[in-house]
Amino acid sequence: MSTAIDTLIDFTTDIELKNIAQKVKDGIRITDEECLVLFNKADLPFAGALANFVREKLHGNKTYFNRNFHIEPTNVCVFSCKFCSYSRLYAHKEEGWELSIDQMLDIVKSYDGKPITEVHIVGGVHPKMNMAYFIELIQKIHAHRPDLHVKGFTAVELDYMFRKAKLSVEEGMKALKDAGLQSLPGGGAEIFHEDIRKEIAADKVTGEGWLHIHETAHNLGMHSNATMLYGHIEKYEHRIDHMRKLRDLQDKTKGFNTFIPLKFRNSNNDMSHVPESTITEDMRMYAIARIYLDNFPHLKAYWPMLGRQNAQLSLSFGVNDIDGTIDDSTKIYSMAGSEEQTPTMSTEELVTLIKQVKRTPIERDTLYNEINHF
Ligand code: V47
Ligand code: SF4
Repeated sequence: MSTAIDTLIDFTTDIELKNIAQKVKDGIRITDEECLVLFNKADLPFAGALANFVREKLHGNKTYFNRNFHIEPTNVCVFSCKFCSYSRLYAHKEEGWELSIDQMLDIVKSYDGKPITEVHIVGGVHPKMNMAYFIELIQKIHAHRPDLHVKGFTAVELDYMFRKAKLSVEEGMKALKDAGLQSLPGGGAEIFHEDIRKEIAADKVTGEGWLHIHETAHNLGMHSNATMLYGHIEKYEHRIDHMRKLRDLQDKTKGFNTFIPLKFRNSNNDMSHVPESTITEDMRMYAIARIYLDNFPHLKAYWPMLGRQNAQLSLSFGVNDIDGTIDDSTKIYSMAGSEEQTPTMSTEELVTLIKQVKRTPIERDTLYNEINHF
Protein backbone atom coordinates (compact mmCIF):
# COMPACT_ATOMS: atom_id res chain seq x y z
CA MET A 1 0.00 0.00 0.00
CA SER A 2 1.30 3.44 -0.92
CA THR A 3 1.83 5.69 2.10
CA ALA A 4 1.93 9.49 2.40
CA ILE A 5 5.73 9.47 2.20
CA ASP A 6 5.69 7.32 -0.95
CA THR A 7 3.30 9.81 -2.53
CA LEU A 8 5.59 12.67 -1.48
CA ILE A 9 8.59 10.93 -3.05
CA ASP A 10 6.65 10.16 -6.25
CA PHE A 11 5.41 13.71 -6.70
CA THR A 12 8.66 15.54 -5.85
CA THR A 13 10.34 16.61 -9.06
CA ASP A 14 13.45 18.23 -7.55
CA ILE A 15 16.02 15.43 -7.53
CA GLU A 16 17.86 16.62 -4.41
CA LEU A 17 14.66 16.85 -2.39
CA LYS A 18 13.48 13.50 -3.75
CA ASN A 19 16.72 11.82 -2.60
CA ILE A 20 16.40 13.38 0.85
CA ALA A 21 12.83 12.16 1.18
CA GLN A 22 13.93 8.66 0.19
CA LYS A 23 16.70 8.72 2.82
CA VAL A 24 14.27 9.86 5.50
CA LYS A 25 11.87 7.09 4.52
CA ASP A 26 14.71 4.55 4.76
CA GLY A 27 15.84 5.88 8.16
CA ILE A 28 19.19 7.10 6.81
CA ARG A 29 20.76 10.14 8.46
CA ILE A 30 20.92 13.27 6.28
CA THR A 31 24.17 15.19 5.81
CA ASP A 32 24.85 18.86 6.54
CA GLU A 33 24.71 19.58 2.80
CA GLU A 34 21.31 17.92 2.56
CA CYS A 35 20.14 19.90 5.57
CA LEU A 36 21.14 23.08 3.74
CA VAL A 37 19.16 21.91 0.72
CA LEU A 38 16.14 21.55 2.99
CA PHE A 39 16.57 25.04 4.42
CA ASN A 40 17.04 26.55 0.96
CA LYS A 41 14.53 24.62 -1.07
CA ALA A 42 11.99 22.71 1.00
CA ASP A 43 8.63 24.41 1.22
CA LEU A 44 6.57 24.03 4.36
CA PRO A 45 4.33 21.18 3.14
CA PHE A 46 7.36 19.13 2.03
CA ALA A 47 9.43 19.69 5.19
CA GLY A 48 6.33 19.20 7.33
CA ALA A 49 5.36 15.89 5.70
CA LEU A 50 8.87 14.47 6.19
CA ALA A 51 9.07 15.69 9.79
CA ASN A 52 5.64 14.29 10.54
CA PHE A 53 6.75 10.93 9.16
CA VAL A 54 9.73 10.93 11.55
CA ARG A 55 7.61 12.16 14.46
CA GLU A 56 4.94 9.51 13.96
CA LYS A 57 7.55 6.77 13.49
CA LEU A 58 9.07 7.72 16.85
CA HIS A 59 6.00 8.64 18.85
CA GLY A 60 2.82 8.01 16.87
CA ASN A 61 0.28 10.54 18.09
CA LYS A 62 1.77 10.81 21.57
CA THR A 63 2.29 14.39 22.70
CA TYR A 64 3.97 15.08 26.00
CA PHE A 65 3.64 17.81 28.57
CA ASN A 66 4.58 18.10 32.21
CA ARG A 67 3.41 19.87 35.35
CA ASN A 68 6.11 22.29 36.30
CA PHE A 69 6.93 25.74 37.54
CA HIS A 70 9.96 27.95 37.22
CA ILE A 71 12.05 29.73 39.80
CA GLU A 72 13.99 32.70 38.47
CA PRO A 73 16.37 33.59 41.32
CA THR A 74 17.41 36.91 39.79
CA ASN A 75 17.28 38.93 36.60
CA VAL A 76 20.50 40.71 37.51
CA CYS A 77 23.25 39.53 35.19
CA VAL A 78 26.94 40.20 34.72
CA PHE A 79 26.63 39.42 31.01
CA SER A 80 25.20 41.56 28.28
CA CYS A 81 23.65 39.41 25.56
CA LYS A 82 22.17 41.73 22.96
CA PHE A 83 18.97 39.71 22.50
CA CYS A 84 18.13 39.62 26.20
CA SER A 85 15.09 41.63 27.28
CA TYR A 86 15.09 40.21 30.73
CA SER A 87 18.32 40.92 32.49
CA ARG A 88 19.38 44.08 34.27
CA LEU A 89 23.11 44.61 34.14
CA TYR A 90 24.88 44.15 37.42
CA ALA A 91 25.82 47.84 37.24
CA HIS A 92 22.08 48.64 37.56
CA LYS A 93 21.23 45.91 40.01
CA GLU A 94 18.78 48.11 41.93
CA GLU A 95 16.46 47.86 38.90
CA GLY A 96 16.35 44.07 39.07
CA TRP A 97 15.14 41.46 41.51
CA GLU A 98 17.04 38.99 43.69
CA LEU A 99 15.28 36.28 45.67
CA SER A 100 16.58 34.94 48.97
CA ILE A 101 16.72 31.21 49.60
CA ASP A 102 13.72 31.54 51.91
CA GLN A 103 11.72 33.35 49.24
CA MET A 104 12.51 30.59 46.76
CA LEU A 105 11.57 27.92 49.28
CA ASP A 106 8.29 29.72 49.84
CA ILE A 107 7.64 29.41 46.11
CA VAL A 108 8.32 25.68 46.34
CA LYS A 109 6.06 25.38 49.40
CA SER A 110 3.23 27.16 47.58
CA TYR A 111 2.99 23.98 45.44
CA ASP A 112 2.65 21.64 48.43
CA GLY A 113 -0.11 19.13 47.79
CA LYS A 114 -0.21 19.92 44.06
CA PRO A 115 0.81 17.22 41.57
CA ILE A 116 3.77 19.13 40.17
CA THR A 117 6.74 17.00 39.10
CA GLU A 118 9.44 19.51 38.11
CA VAL A 119 10.96 22.78 39.20
CA HIS A 120 13.00 24.56 36.52
CA ILE A 121 15.53 27.01 38.00
CA VAL A 122 17.02 29.53 35.59
CA GLY A 123 17.99 33.16 35.77
CA GLY A 124 20.60 35.82 35.29
CA VAL A 125 24.18 35.46 36.51
CA HIS A 126 24.41 37.36 39.77
CA PRO A 127 27.89 37.31 41.35
CA LYS A 128 26.45 36.97 44.85
CA MET A 129 24.64 33.78 43.98
CA ASN A 130 27.57 31.41 44.03
CA MET A 131 28.05 27.66 44.32
CA ALA A 132 27.45 27.51 48.10
CA TYR A 133 24.24 29.50 47.71
CA PHE A 134 22.83 27.20 45.03
CA ILE A 135 23.94 24.04 46.82
CA GLU A 136 22.00 25.22 49.86
CA LEU A 137 18.98 26.03 47.69
CA ILE A 138 18.97 22.63 45.99
CA GLN A 139 19.47 20.76 49.27
CA LYS A 140 16.60 22.63 50.91
CA ILE A 141 14.25 22.07 47.98
CA HIS A 142 15.20 18.41 47.95
CA ALA A 143 14.73 18.04 51.71
CA HIS A 144 11.32 19.73 51.56
CA ARG A 145 10.03 17.83 48.56
CA PRO A 146 12.20 14.86 47.52
CA ASP A 147 9.80 13.82 44.74
CA LEU A 148 10.25 17.11 42.86
CA HIS A 149 12.74 16.82 40.00
CA VAL A 150 15.20 19.71 40.16
CA LYS A 151 16.16 20.80 36.64
CA GLY A 152 18.38 23.79 36.92
CA PHE A 153 21.01 26.20 35.68
CA THR A 154 22.07 26.88 32.15
CA ALA A 155 25.66 26.13 31.17
CA VAL A 156 26.18 29.91 31.36
CA GLU A 157 25.30 30.01 35.05
CA LEU A 158 27.26 26.83 35.70
CA ASP A 159 30.38 28.02 33.90
CA TYR A 160 30.38 31.21 35.97
CA MET A 161 29.72 29.37 39.25
CA PHE A 162 32.45 26.80 38.71
CA ARG A 163 35.05 29.33 37.65
CA LYS A 164 34.28 31.50 40.65
CA ALA A 165 34.56 28.52 42.97
CA LYS A 166 37.81 27.52 41.21
CA LEU A 167 36.39 24.09 40.47
CA SER A 168 36.77 22.05 37.32
CA VAL A 169 33.54 21.42 35.42
CA GLU A 170 33.57 17.83 36.64
CA GLU A 171 34.10 18.78 40.29
CA GLY A 172 31.45 21.47 40.17
CA MET A 173 28.89 19.30 38.44
CA LYS A 174 29.49 16.46 40.86
CA ALA A 175 28.96 18.78 43.83
CA LEU A 176 25.63 20.02 42.42
CA LYS A 177 24.55 16.49 41.59
CA ASP A 178 25.37 15.37 45.13
CA ALA A 179 23.27 18.25 46.45
CA GLY A 180 20.25 17.02 44.45
CA LEU A 181 20.45 18.61 41.00
CA GLN A 182 19.02 16.06 38.59
CA SER A 183 19.18 17.52 35.11
CA LEU A 184 20.15 20.58 33.11
CA PRO A 185 17.85 22.78 31.03
CA GLY A 186 18.92 23.66 27.52
CA GLY A 187 19.39 27.41 27.82
CA GLY A 188 22.45 29.47 27.05
CA ALA A 189 23.27 27.62 23.85
CA GLU A 190 22.10 30.45 21.54
CA ILE A 191 24.22 29.90 18.39
CA PHE A 192 27.50 28.08 19.00
CA HIS A 193 29.32 29.43 15.95
CA GLU A 194 31.87 32.02 17.02
CA ASP A 195 31.04 34.49 14.20
CA ILE A 196 27.50 34.89 15.51
CA ARG A 197 28.15 34.31 19.20
CA LYS A 198 30.64 37.17 19.32
CA GLU A 199 27.95 39.49 17.92
CA ILE A 200 25.05 38.51 20.16
CA ALA A 201 26.54 36.95 23.31
CA ALA A 202 30.18 37.99 23.33
CA ASP A 203 31.05 37.70 26.99
CA LYS A 204 29.51 34.44 28.20
CA VAL A 205 30.53 30.79 27.91
CA THR A 206 31.67 29.76 24.43
CA GLY A 207 29.94 27.13 22.33
CA GLU A 208 32.70 24.65 23.20
CA GLY A 209 32.30 25.48 26.90
CA TRP A 210 28.53 24.89 26.71
CA LEU A 211 29.04 21.52 25.03
CA HIS A 212 31.73 20.51 27.53
CA ILE A 213 29.43 21.22 30.48
CA HIS A 214 26.63 19.14 28.99
CA GLU A 215 29.02 16.33 28.09
CA THR A 216 30.32 16.29 31.66
CA ALA A 217 26.78 16.16 33.05
CA HIS A 218 25.94 13.29 30.70
CA ASN A 219 29.05 11.40 31.78
CA LEU A 220 27.86 11.70 35.37
CA GLY A 221 24.57 10.09 34.38
CA MET A 222 22.54 13.30 34.21
CA HIS A 223 20.27 14.21 31.30
CA SER A 224 19.91 17.61 29.71
CA ASN A 225 18.15 19.57 26.99
CA ALA A 226 19.55 21.73 24.21
CA THR A 227 18.19 24.96 22.76
CA MET A 228 19.04 27.09 19.75
CA LEU A 229 18.12 30.76 19.48
CA TYR A 230 17.27 31.25 15.81
CA GLY A 231 15.76 33.85 13.50
CA HIS A 232 18.03 36.84 14.09
CA ILE A 233 21.37 37.49 12.37
CA GLU A 234 22.44 33.89 11.87
CA LYS A 235 22.44 32.12 8.50
CA TYR A 236 21.17 28.62 7.79
CA GLU A 237 24.80 27.41 7.85
CA HIS A 238 25.10 28.53 11.49
CA ARG A 239 21.94 26.67 12.46
CA ILE A 240 23.32 23.53 10.81
CA ASP A 241 26.71 23.95 12.52
CA HIS A 242 24.87 24.25 15.86
CA MET A 243 22.74 21.17 15.27
CA ARG A 244 25.71 19.15 14.00
CA LYS A 245 27.63 19.80 17.21
CA LEU A 246 24.61 18.64 19.19
CA ARG A 247 24.09 15.57 17.01
CA ASP A 248 27.78 14.62 17.36
CA LEU A 249 27.69 14.96 21.14
CA GLN A 250 24.46 12.99 21.32
CA ASP A 251 26.11 10.17 19.35
CA LYS A 252 28.79 10.07 22.05
CA THR A 253 26.72 10.40 25.23
CA LYS A 254 23.00 9.87 24.45
CA GLY A 255 22.39 12.30 27.29
CA PHE A 256 20.09 14.82 25.59
CA ASN A 257 16.36 14.41 26.01
CA THR A 258 14.98 17.26 23.97
CA PHE A 259 15.89 19.86 21.37
CA ILE A 260 14.11 23.19 21.77
CA PRO A 261 14.41 25.75 18.96
CA LEU A 262 13.77 29.18 20.51
CA LYS A 263 12.37 31.85 18.21
CA PHE A 264 14.11 35.19 18.71
CA ARG A 265 11.65 37.80 20.02
CA ASN A 266 12.59 41.40 19.44
CA SER A 267 10.86 43.54 22.08
CA ASN A 268 12.81 45.53 24.68
CA ASN A 269 16.32 44.48 23.74
CA ASP A 270 19.35 45.72 21.81
CA MET A 271 18.29 43.77 18.73
CA SER A 272 14.82 45.27 18.38
CA HIS A 273 15.71 46.43 14.85
CA VAL A 274 16.05 42.79 13.75
CA PRO A 275 12.72 41.51 12.41
CA GLU A 276 11.24 38.33 13.89
CA SER A 277 10.95 35.17 11.79
CA THR A 278 7.63 34.37 10.15
CA ILE A 279 5.46 31.56 11.43
CA THR A 280 6.19 29.62 8.22
CA GLU A 281 9.89 29.86 8.95
CA ASP A 282 9.27 28.76 12.55
CA MET A 283 7.44 25.65 11.41
CA ARG A 284 10.13 24.89 8.83
CA MET A 285 12.71 25.22 11.61
CA TYR A 286 10.92 22.62 13.74
CA ALA A 287 10.45 20.31 10.79
CA ILE A 288 14.07 20.46 9.62
CA ALA A 289 15.35 19.98 13.18
CA ARG A 290 13.17 16.87 13.49
CA ILE A 291 14.58 15.49 10.24
CA TYR A 292 18.24 16.34 10.95
CA LEU A 293 18.48 15.45 14.66
CA ASP A 294 17.73 11.77 14.19
CA ASN A 295 19.29 10.84 17.54
CA PHE A 296 17.28 13.29 19.66
CA PRO A 297 14.27 11.50 21.08
CA HIS A 298 12.12 14.60 21.55
CA LEU A 299 11.44 17.98 19.95
CA LYS A 300 9.84 20.63 22.12
CA ALA A 301 7.87 23.75 21.24
CA TYR A 302 8.04 26.07 24.21
CA TRP A 303 4.56 27.58 24.20
CA PRO A 304 5.23 30.63 26.45
CA MET A 305 7.57 31.90 23.77
CA LEU A 306 5.76 30.76 20.63
CA GLY A 307 2.18 31.32 21.79
CA ARG A 308 -0.24 28.50 22.41
CA GLN A 309 -1.84 28.39 18.94
CA ASN A 310 1.50 28.21 17.18
CA ALA A 311 2.64 25.54 19.63
CA GLN A 312 -0.49 23.61 18.67
CA LEU A 313 0.35 24.03 14.99
CA SER A 314 3.89 22.78 15.56
CA LEU A 315 2.47 19.35 16.49
CA SER A 316 2.05 18.78 12.75
CA PHE A 317 5.66 19.79 12.02
CA GLY A 318 7.70 17.33 14.06
CA VAL A 319 7.06 18.54 17.60
CA ASN A 320 5.98 15.96 20.20
CA ASP A 321 6.34 17.95 23.44
CA ILE A 322 4.94 21.31 24.53
CA ASP A 323 6.63 21.73 27.93
CA GLY A 324 4.42 22.39 30.89
CA THR A 325 1.83 24.19 32.92
CA ILE A 326 4.44 26.88 33.93
CA ASP A 327 1.98 28.63 36.25
CA ASP A 328 3.00 32.16 35.26
CA SER A 329 6.41 31.64 36.84
CA THR A 330 8.68 32.87 34.06
CA LYS A 331 9.25 36.38 32.79
CA ILE A 332 11.86 35.73 30.08
CA TYR A 333 9.45 35.68 27.17
CA SER A 334 6.78 38.12 28.26
CA MET A 335 9.54 40.71 28.59
CA ALA A 336 10.83 39.83 25.10
CA GLY A 337 7.43 40.47 23.51
CA SER A 338 5.65 37.12 23.52
CA GLU A 339 1.87 37.13 23.13
CA GLU A 340 1.81 35.11 26.36
CA GLN A 341 2.13 37.88 28.92
CA THR A 342 1.14 35.72 31.91
CA PRO A 343 2.03 32.20 30.81
CA THR A 344 -0.01 29.62 32.64
CA MET A 345 -2.09 26.69 31.41
CA SER A 346 -4.07 24.27 33.46
CA THR A 347 -3.64 20.58 32.75
CA GLU A 348 -7.15 20.62 31.21
CA GLU A 349 -6.17 23.44 28.85
CA LEU A 350 -3.00 21.64 27.76
CA VAL A 351 -4.94 18.42 27.23
CA THR A 352 -7.60 20.24 25.18
CA LEU A 353 -4.99 22.04 23.11
CA ILE A 354 -3.38 18.70 22.19
CA LYS A 355 -6.67 16.86 21.61
CA GLN A 356 -7.99 19.61 19.33
CA VAL A 357 -5.38 18.59 16.74
CA LYS A 358 -6.10 14.87 17.16
CA ARG A 359 -2.96 14.06 19.11
CA THR A 360 -2.86 12.02 22.31
CA PRO A 361 -1.92 14.01 25.44
CA ILE A 362 0.43 12.29 27.87
CA GLU A 363 1.69 13.79 31.08
CA ARG A 364 5.38 12.96 31.50
CA ASP A 365 8.00 13.57 34.11
CA THR A 366 11.29 15.33 33.27
CA LEU A 367 12.84 12.09 31.99
CA TYR A 368 9.82 11.26 29.83
CA ASN A 369 8.45 8.51 32.04
CA GLU A 370 4.73 8.48 31.31
CA ILE A 371 2.58 9.52 34.28
CA ASN A 372 -0.98 9.97 32.96
CA HIS A 373 -2.76 9.27 29.70
CA PHE A 374 -5.72 11.52 28.86
O1 V47 B 1 19.24 30.87 26.65
C1 V47 B 1 16.49 35.06 25.96
C2 V47 B 1 16.39 32.60 25.45
C3 V47 B 1 16.84 31.02 27.00
C4 V47 B 1 15.30 35.83 24.31
O2 V47 B 1 15.40 23.11 28.83
C5 V47 B 1 15.29 34.44 24.25
O3 V47 B 1 13.29 22.66 29.06
C6 V47 B 1 13.96 34.51 22.40
O4 V47 B 1 16.60 27.89 27.68
N1 V47 B 1 13.94 35.86 22.37
C7 V47 B 1 16.53 30.54 28.41
N2 V47 B 1 14.62 33.78 23.31
C8 V47 B 1 15.28 29.67 28.47
C9 V47 B 1 15.54 28.23 28.11
C10 V47 B 1 14.49 27.20 28.26
C11 V47 B 1 13.17 27.55 28.24
C12 V47 B 1 12.22 26.54 28.40
C13 V47 B 1 12.53 25.23 28.58
C14 V47 B 1 13.88 24.90 28.61
C15 V47 B 1 14.22 23.48 28.85
C16 V47 B 1 14.86 25.87 28.44
O5 V47 B 1 15.91 32.02 26.63
C17 V47 B 1 18.16 31.72 26.78
C18 V47 B 1 17.90 32.42 25.46
O6 V47 B 1 18.23 31.59 24.37
N3 V47 B 1 16.05 34.01 25.28
N4 V47 B 1 16.03 36.21 25.38
C19 V47 B 1 14.60 36.55 23.29
N5 V47 B 1 14.60 37.89 23.25
FE1 SF4 C 1 22.39 37.17 31.22
FE2 SF4 C 1 21.16 35.03 30.17
FE3 SF4 C 1 20.27 37.52 29.58
FE4 SF4 C 1 22.63 36.67 28.60
S1 SF4 C 1 20.58 35.78 28.13
S2 SF4 C 1 22.24 38.67 29.57
S3 SF4 C 1 23.40 35.39 30.27
S4 SF4 C 1 20.24 36.55 31.59
